[in-house]
Amino acid sequence: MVGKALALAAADYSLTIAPYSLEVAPKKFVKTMAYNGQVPGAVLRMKEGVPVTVEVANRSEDDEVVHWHGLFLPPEVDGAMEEGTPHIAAGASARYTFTPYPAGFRWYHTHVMAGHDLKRGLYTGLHGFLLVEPRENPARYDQEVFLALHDWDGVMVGSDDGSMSPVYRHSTINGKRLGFGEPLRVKQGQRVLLHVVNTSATDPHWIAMTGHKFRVVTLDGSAVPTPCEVSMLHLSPAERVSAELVMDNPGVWALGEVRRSVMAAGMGMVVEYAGRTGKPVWQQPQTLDWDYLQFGASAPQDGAAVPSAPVNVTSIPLVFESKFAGHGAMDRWMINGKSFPDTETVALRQGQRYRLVFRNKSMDDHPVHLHRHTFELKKMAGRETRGVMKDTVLVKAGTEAEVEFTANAPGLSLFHCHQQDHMDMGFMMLFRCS
Ligand SMILES: [Cu+2]
Repeated sequence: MVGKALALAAADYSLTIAPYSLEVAPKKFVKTMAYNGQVPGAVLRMKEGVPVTVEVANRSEDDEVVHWHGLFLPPEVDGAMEEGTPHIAAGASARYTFTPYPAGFRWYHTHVMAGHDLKRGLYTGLHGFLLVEPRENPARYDQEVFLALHDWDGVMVGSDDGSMSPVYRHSTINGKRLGFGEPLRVKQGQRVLLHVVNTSATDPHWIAMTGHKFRVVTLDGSAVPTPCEVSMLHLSPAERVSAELVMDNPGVWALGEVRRSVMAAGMGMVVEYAGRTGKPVWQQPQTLDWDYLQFGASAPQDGAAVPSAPVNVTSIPLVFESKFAGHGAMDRWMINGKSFPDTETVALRQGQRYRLVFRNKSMDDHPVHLHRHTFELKKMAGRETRGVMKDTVLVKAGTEAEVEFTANAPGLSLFHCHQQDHMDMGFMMLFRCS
């Protein structure tokens, strides 16, 4: 299908997957994998609707595949082998040609299984930023800053209930522990747009910046109906937040993880105003605070009918449970009583509206992700909302959540928990739209 002349034409972007030794702090190295010898991978800027070709060379010793998280792509190039994207064998190269859509803050990352190997899959440095710019660019900022939150050198540790989960030695922002990376240099009066993605294989993160508040404008790359100011951001694995920072408090400040143990593992960076010197100031927040619903559309006026209720919505109940697999083993995960690949493939009719009704009966939180779509949050733990569009949502332990989307992506779409240890242990299923 690919002509010779086309195959020889230069790609718009090239990614080489290879082993990499990441210096997270002076003389402290993490042996991992990276795209083009850098962690995180380069910011790829694409224009909405303008086709691109990405050449990927796999110089690792294992199969690889690149997933374009948050884009609406055909299953052959979306980057999940379960949907039908071919893997790239060790030593081989492949080309991804696609038309990026929709505009917004996306990211790209490996989509292979890791299992018990905490040096593979999302545990590695195989992640990077992807910004799809709208045809007409409305962004007006003095600086646009991309931050990736990641955890490294995990070891599986047994918890009280006997199940296993990873504990990490290093936590970083853009691959560096606090104080090792270049400071973020700002000037008084600047407006900075932060694009933050949690690329951790398993752990959620809370981020604050002393002396400043974040004005959240998008979640997972989609504009929120009600942008608002918050003192901290919360991102579960794969979630993105874009937030404005107004630099109106000169000094040298720390931006970092709110939980002391994670900050101590390195997750922080210095923000330095021009002309200011000294040690970064960090004021420890005392509470954790985050609520998706504050970004939702405001409630309809008293007595007004709710116009957003669609006429015909098909509900799909999805129950999440774990099965204890024995001491020292990782739990098996189930959707409606079955683990992938035995999970039911749900048939969707093109154009039909669907409501996914999540019931998390387990004792873990799950950041669940639907490929090739965004969905609208409708109900979180009994509270209704509308207008917040996401591709990954955290369903907390013991709670229910409901989201809606219109089936408009023919073929297979993967649905899974974005926690690597959960998806690897069966927390995946497919939708087939025809
Ligand atoms: Cu999970």
